[in-house]
Amino acid sequence: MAVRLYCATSNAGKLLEFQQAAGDGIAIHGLPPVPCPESGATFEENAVLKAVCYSEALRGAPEGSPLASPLLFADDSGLVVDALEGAPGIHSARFAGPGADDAANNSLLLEKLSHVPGPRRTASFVCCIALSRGGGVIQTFQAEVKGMILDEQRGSGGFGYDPLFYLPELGRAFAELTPEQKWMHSHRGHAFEQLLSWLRQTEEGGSTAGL
Ligand code: ITT
Repeated sequence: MAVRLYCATSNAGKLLEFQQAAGDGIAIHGLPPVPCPESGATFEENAVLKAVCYSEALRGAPEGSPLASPLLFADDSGLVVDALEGAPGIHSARFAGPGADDAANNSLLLEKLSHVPGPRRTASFVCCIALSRGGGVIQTFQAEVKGMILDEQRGSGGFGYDPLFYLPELGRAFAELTPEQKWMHSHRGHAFEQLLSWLRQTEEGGSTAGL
């Protein structure tokens, strides 16, 4: 029997990555979006706020239904650019303003870095995943990956800042990778691997023998 995990996100790109990576023994389901505060000062604080917020929103689910006290996780992630003193960081989704789309965020990033030379365009993608059940946080998992910001967009895969994030060891932008390659090298893939190995070692994982 597969372990059932619910992913607390309104970001279709994130959900797709988790679902594409889920293999035998694990099933990942989306949830209807819930408006949650993201008032924390760190990725971890915001991941915890989102996980608890979604978990509490499900408290009214009927006893016995799959949504009654499910194991769920939230991902708070973003791009940390050294030459911008860590911006956009936890504000990555709305870098160009409330409701900003990926195109506007990427344009603003290019504009802000227009006078920054290649070697100083270092950046990291960070992902923190918070696992929750019944309104409480069980555990958090954080990972980061280091790269460079390109001076023009490359590739058409992924989402968000992927066309501008270049991975020197592969010689490609994230948006030029297959989903499998991105998962293998990404902040999200690494954080989720930590979650899986934690589940394998705990009772929360239930039937994780095959993971
Ligand atoms: P939820 O809070 O509902 O999960 P969100 O998009 O608002 O959705 P975040 O607050 O965690 O999520 O913001 C993450 C932003 O960081 C995301 O919108 C992208 O702009 C960027 N980002 C995170 N991971 C990324 C990735 O793998 N590739 C490209 N951009 C990424």
